Amino acid sequence: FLPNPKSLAIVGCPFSGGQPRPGVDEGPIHLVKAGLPQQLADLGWDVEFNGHHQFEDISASITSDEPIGLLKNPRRVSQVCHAVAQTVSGHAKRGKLPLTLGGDHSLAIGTISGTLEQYPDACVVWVDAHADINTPETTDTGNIHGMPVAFLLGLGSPVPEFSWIKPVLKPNRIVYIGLRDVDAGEKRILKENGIKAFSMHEVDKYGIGQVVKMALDHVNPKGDLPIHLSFDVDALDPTVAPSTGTPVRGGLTFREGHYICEAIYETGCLVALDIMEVNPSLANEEAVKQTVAVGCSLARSALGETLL
Ligand code: EXY
Ligand code: MN
Ligand code: MN
Ligand code: MN
Repeated sequence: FLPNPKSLAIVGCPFSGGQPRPGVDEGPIHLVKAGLPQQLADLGWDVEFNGHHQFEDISASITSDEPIGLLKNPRRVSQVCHAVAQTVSGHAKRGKLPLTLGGDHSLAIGTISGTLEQYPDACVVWVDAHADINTPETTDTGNIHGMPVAFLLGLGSPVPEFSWIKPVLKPNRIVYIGLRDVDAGEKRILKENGIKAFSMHEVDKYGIGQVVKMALDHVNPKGDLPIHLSFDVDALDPTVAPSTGTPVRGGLTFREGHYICEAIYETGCLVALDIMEVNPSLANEEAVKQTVAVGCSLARSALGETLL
């Protein structure tokens, strides 16, 4: 499925409305300023980047965005994700691999909807400390970046403002790696829907090589399905990626994170990639630099950079 000649489009998404901490909207700007487009060009990709997504029109058109139930900024999140879905599916249709730079992880409602539009049988590898599978009913925080997977699966009672989402993702087409901060309601949802998840416990027990193999065997048993990789940098240990909004100790090492990306590139099935939740305003300058650099190197690994 990898485009040949290798051709990708960067979808910079300066958006933070799925969570309360300012600054994550600056993530894509820092990743691009750090040289990511050129780094990918150096790997042999034809890189299209025409500036970051502009969400100002959407924000301006929404005069009031009162919570719906607990959901915060629901109209803005929904409309931004709808726009992102159209951008991502548009790039995919033109044979480009969309690389979305977040921004908070609510954006994955858009990116994965966009991927599934073009590749209805795509599977998702979700790398995260969190399951992001709260429904509007189970959420404690109302932060939509904790809910994208539920929306994509069509779980929970429908929210009319999000009715554009086609809940076409199937529970057996998503797999998690890196989980370690999962709410009680989310644990129930994972069990009830038989969703496969490899937490840090399994990473410790089996090692990352075996975990990635088991994850891919589950979600892509014949190796013939397109893969969407959605990578939340908080999957990495906070010592590796400190500048992120919801850090949780006990995460993936630098190499474990990169191994996941390298192994998925090796499948030849990658069709879309998200690098999410880099927040350059949440740490000292050195830590920000380190996190931005890790975001870039994860993307490079998923797009073919090898160690030898
Ligand atoms: N489970 C918590 C919530 O629903 O608010 C925390 C979610 C954090 C989500 C980050 C993006 O991965
Ligand atoms: Mn800045
Ligand atoms: Mn996430
Ligand atoms: Mn997370």
